[in-house]
Parts: sequence; C-alpha cells; structure tokens
Amino acid sequence: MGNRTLAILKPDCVKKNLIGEVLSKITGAGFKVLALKMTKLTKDSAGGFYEIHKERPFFNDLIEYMTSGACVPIALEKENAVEDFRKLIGATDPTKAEEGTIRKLYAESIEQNIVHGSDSDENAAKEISHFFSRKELLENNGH
Ligand code: 3AN
Repeated sequence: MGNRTLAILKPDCVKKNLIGEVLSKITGAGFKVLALKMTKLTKDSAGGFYEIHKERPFFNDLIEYMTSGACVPIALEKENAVEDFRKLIGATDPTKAEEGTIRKLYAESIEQNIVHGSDSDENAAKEISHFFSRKELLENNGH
C-alpha cells in the first residue's frame, strides 16, 4: 500500500477560480502537500502524461483540453493515498460520481472533470516524477 498520489487541478478548475476550494477539500481529507506548482502543459508533456490513453477515441480532445490553460499538479501524501484520493474525487463521469465528491460538486463533464488522480501506486510514482524532481520532493518532505 503506497502513501503517495499525484493530483492535477485541471484547466477547468483553474479557470473557474476553484484552486483554493478544491485544495482545501483535499487537505481537509487528510492529504499532505509534498510538492505543488502551476504550469501550462505543452502538447508533448500532456501526450507523455496520457500515453496510456493514446489509442482511445478521446485522446486528441483530452490533449487539447489539458493544454488549453494552466493546471496545478500536486504530489500528495497520505496512508492509502491512491485509493483514498479516488474516493474523494469520485467517478470519472461527474453524473455518476457520488454525492459530496469533488467531481460531483464541481465538474461539468467526463472530460472537464476538475481533477486528476493516479490510478495505481506504480502510476503514482511515474506521474509524480513527470512533474517533480527528486530534489523538489526530498526538500519539501517533512516541510
Ligand atoms: P480517471 O481520470 O478517472 O482516472 P481515465 O484515466 O479513464 O479517468 O481517463 C483520463 C481522462 O480522460 C479523464 N480524467 C477525462 O478527462 C478523460 N476521459 C476519460 N474518458 C473519457 C471519455 N469517454 N470522453 C472524453 N474524455 C474522457
């Protein structure tokens, strides 16, 4: 059971000015912020990040959307991080997300769904290193 996950506050979250509100739900649920930045993804960076979806019909739209504005990747720490974070954000499709979840509260559609969360410990480690160097993570660990 891993203790880290990667969140991304997606461009719709930033555009709607919801960074603070969503982050406060995340920290309120017991997640500790290890590293955080605001960045605008390039097509290459977004394509690399979503490599596993490259054959999916929605891939091009997903890359368009993820590069349409700034986003906020966040490395998070908590016991059972991956599973607990996915519970907190709810189903990919906000119409199917449980009441009280972040996507149910704030997301508009399956694509513009406010927030990303890693789906396994293995992917969490890969995704965290996509955005943050070992040095950034080590220096901030323990604050
Ligand atoms: P999750 O983010 O819940 O792990 P994935 O990994 O299946 O969901 O999908 C990655 C991202 O691709 C989603 N967050 C969403 O933005 C987009 N996506 C997934 N399914 C669809 C779909 N059917 N149509 C459009 N975009 C989708």
